[in-house]
Amino acid sequence: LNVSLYLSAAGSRFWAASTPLSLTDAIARAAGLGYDAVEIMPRDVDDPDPETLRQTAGRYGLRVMALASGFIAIERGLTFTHPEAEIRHQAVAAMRRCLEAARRARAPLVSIGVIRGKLQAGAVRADALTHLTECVRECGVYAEELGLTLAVEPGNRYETDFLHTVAETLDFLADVNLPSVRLMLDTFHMNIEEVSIADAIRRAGPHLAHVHFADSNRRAPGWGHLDFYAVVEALREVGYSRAVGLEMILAPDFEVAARQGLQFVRGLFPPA
Ligand code: LER
Ligand code: MN
Repeated sequence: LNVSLYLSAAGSRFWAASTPLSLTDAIARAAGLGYDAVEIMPRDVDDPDPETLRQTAGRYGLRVMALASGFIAIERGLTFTHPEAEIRHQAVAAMRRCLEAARRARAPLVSIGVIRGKLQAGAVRADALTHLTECVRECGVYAEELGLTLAVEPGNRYETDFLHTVAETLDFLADVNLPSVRLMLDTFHMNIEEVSIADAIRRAGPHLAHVHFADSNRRAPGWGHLDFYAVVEALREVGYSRAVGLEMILAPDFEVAARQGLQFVRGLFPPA
């Protein structure tokens, strides 16, 4: 099982996974600790430059597992459910460029989180869902052309106001109905929204493209009160053997948190 470390690019406004280290320095240290891959929240489609990112990771023997698309909403205010069609078009255009960046970085996966936007006060939920479906379908067709996967991540209620659970997100994915558009889970969000994290994973089963691990407080696994043994048992039951990405607050500092996360996860998946 590959373990990847989630890193926010320098200057990113995304709150988790940030470090004062440069991306190159963080990648070098992640490799030194024994990570297999990194995944990145960029600051923009060309920041970090995708080729440079691939080369830097490659120099240290790491793959680039994924790019997060959240920056499109966080840095630029573009979302798939915005009431203005022009903003939605710009969001789709930015996502297409993000997919191209992922291909150049040799990252097989791009996430869909906060780019979906929030249901605006007064907006009709059905309209927002229609817009979201249209935008995601268009991006999903492009992802397929590029040989990439788009992975929709349910998020907790404090970060997004719909697609909170696996059940809700699977319904949405059934509407989109493209093999290139799949599901990504994050134990931090699941801890807030699911009745049972393990049952939700079992329900997600074959739709799962990627998993983020963080503990109940978004800190390294083992430093909160989540039952990761139940999580791993459910992942085993559904035959999930792709990567686990550690998306965590890098405190007290990069080295200590990154080491704790990796050791804890390696302990959960002992070699057979
Ligand atoms: C946001 O909380 C999150 O879970 C990330 O995966 C966004 O890229
Ligand atoms: Mn996540």
